Amino acid sequence: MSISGKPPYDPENIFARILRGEIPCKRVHEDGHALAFHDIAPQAPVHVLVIPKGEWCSAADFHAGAEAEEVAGFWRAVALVARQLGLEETGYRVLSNMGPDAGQEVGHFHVHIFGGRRLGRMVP
Ligand code: IU
Repeated sequence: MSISGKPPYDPENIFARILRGEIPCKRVHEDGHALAFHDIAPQAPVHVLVIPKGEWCSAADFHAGAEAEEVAGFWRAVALVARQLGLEETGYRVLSNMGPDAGQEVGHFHVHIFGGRRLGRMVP
């Protein structure tokens, strides 16, 4: 669902197809609210994407439109995945690109989890 603007959610986007099992992924975790899988082009030793099961285009749409239980379930899954990947002690970064200026490539809300090395400072 797109609340924040156009275009509307495209059910044929690549992550929707992964969720439907039409395209394989290297799955890390799945529960009722979220699916986590390794990024196809990792930018760090650990680079995992976490996506909600609902049809949300972006972080803005998700946080404005999803039920509280869905939002909580999603963020619990993010923390669980980071723990499962052994990142809790060393630390990690969670990032979400939203819209064209941030370079969002896939129109299904997702967060990146980066870790496994000392990450550089964030610069625009
Ligand atoms: P972005 O935040 O929308 O820019 O991130 C999209 C990510 O999805 C990017 O890191 C890609 O490498 C990744 N990805 C993927 O893991 N599998 C795919 O089939 C496609 C993109 I297309």
